[in-house]
Amino acid sequence: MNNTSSEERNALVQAVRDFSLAELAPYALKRDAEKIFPVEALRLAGEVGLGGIYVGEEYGSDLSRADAVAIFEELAKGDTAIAAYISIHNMVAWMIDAFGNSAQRAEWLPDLVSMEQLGSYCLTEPEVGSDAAAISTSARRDGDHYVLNGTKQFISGAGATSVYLVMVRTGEAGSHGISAVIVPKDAPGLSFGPNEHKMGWNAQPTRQVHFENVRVPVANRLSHEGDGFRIAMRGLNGGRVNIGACSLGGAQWAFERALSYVQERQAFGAPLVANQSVVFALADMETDLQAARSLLQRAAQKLDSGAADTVAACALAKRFATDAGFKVANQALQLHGGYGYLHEYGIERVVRDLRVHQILEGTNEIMRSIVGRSLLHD
Ligand code: FAD
Ligand code: 2MC
Repeated sequence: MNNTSSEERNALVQAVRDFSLAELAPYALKRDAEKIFPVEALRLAGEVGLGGIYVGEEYGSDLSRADAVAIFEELAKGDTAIAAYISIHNMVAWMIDAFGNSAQRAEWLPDLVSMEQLGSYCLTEPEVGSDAAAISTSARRDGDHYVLNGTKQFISGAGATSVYLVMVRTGEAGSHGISAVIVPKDAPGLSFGPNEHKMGWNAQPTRQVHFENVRVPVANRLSHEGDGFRIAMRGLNGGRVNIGACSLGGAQWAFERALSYVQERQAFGAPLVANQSVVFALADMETDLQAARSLLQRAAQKLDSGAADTVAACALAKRFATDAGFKVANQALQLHGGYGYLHEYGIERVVRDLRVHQILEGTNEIMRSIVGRSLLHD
């Protein structure tokens, strides 16, 4: 991993900010309203190195998780839903880099890193979300192939993406009977449900993924049989930090709009900011944003250094940043009065987009239970 100096970090953040301002922010309203998944913009993201942010230097950008927090904050200021998809794509690419063999890395990573091919992460099932070790999508061994049957639920990017990293049951009940396999989109027997109608995240599709006797070479399995759950969880540790950074970026953007608005908008013969309650609201929002950024950087540094308490640090940062991000964005909407509720102001979109961050990549109740367990077991 590159140890980025602070000047390099600033230059990197500026480059991502330029990309976000040029390719994401101007189109965010339209992509939300018309449910457009901007595949061409994602290819451009790949060209600036965002397809394999912390994939090692052989194939990827080889940046740190701390750099990734700064990157996802900037991307999310432009479009939270697209930033969050780029995070999921990076989870997939990193899992292949970290747990794949050299042939798998050579086969899949170049096109994933360039974002010529887009990835999806498939863990959740219709009957199983939080209790992820209970998944039942099966992979039966047949010679040098697996035969997959089952359904994955809520899969981000599904239908538009071409590389599916799927957690499947290859053995006993529980976490040790799960393996991770790569399924290409053109595999016969793979099909997709309709794009879900959602409250937010409209700029990326969410679909069921169905497997009906899908044959996948055993060579597409990452690491050993039975390692899939821990691979999936290791991917999620980083995903949780990134999704927290996406909440931070969306909320920071909404906060900056509110900060300007309350100084311009007049009521009772004075700007809104003449009311101390408004100033206190701004102070609390700024405090929440700074606290979220600090906790995310702390978790990212633990991921980078492989600290023993990484899992709990990621969980608590995700819980705090996604709750704080939603609260700040919702407060920014409130400070805009009725205008905050209008689509064209963009704030209500951010509120809708951030709501789901309290649910996905592990609900905030599951994050609390991970933190609680770490307190009781250590
Ligand atoms: P459940 O697990 O059924 O939980 C329901 C409620 O019960 C929640 O409030 C939960 O916190 C609570 N609960 C459950 N267990 C406990 C407990 N032990 N203690 C306290 N409370 C508990 N998944 C993927 O694999 N890939 C994706 O790309 C993906 N993208 C998504 C995109 C969207 C838009 C959405 C909405 C979801 C996505 N998900 C994805 C799925 C997401 O990770 C799950 O929705 C989430 O993990 C929760 O699972 P569930 O919906 O089954 O809820
Ligand atoms: N990092 C590394 N390893 C982990 C881990 C983590 N975060 N969480 C669990 N493990 C390991 C754990 O150490 C254990 O290893 P071993 O068997 O070698 O001792 C193994 O995995 C089993 O762990 P547990 O015994 O803790 O498993 P349990 O079933 O009790 O609960 C729980 C695990 C609840 C923490 C897990 O199921 C979970 O995180 N659930 C939430 C599911 C989730 O986050 N889904 C997100 C889907 S993706 C998404 O939403 C997107 C938008 C992409």
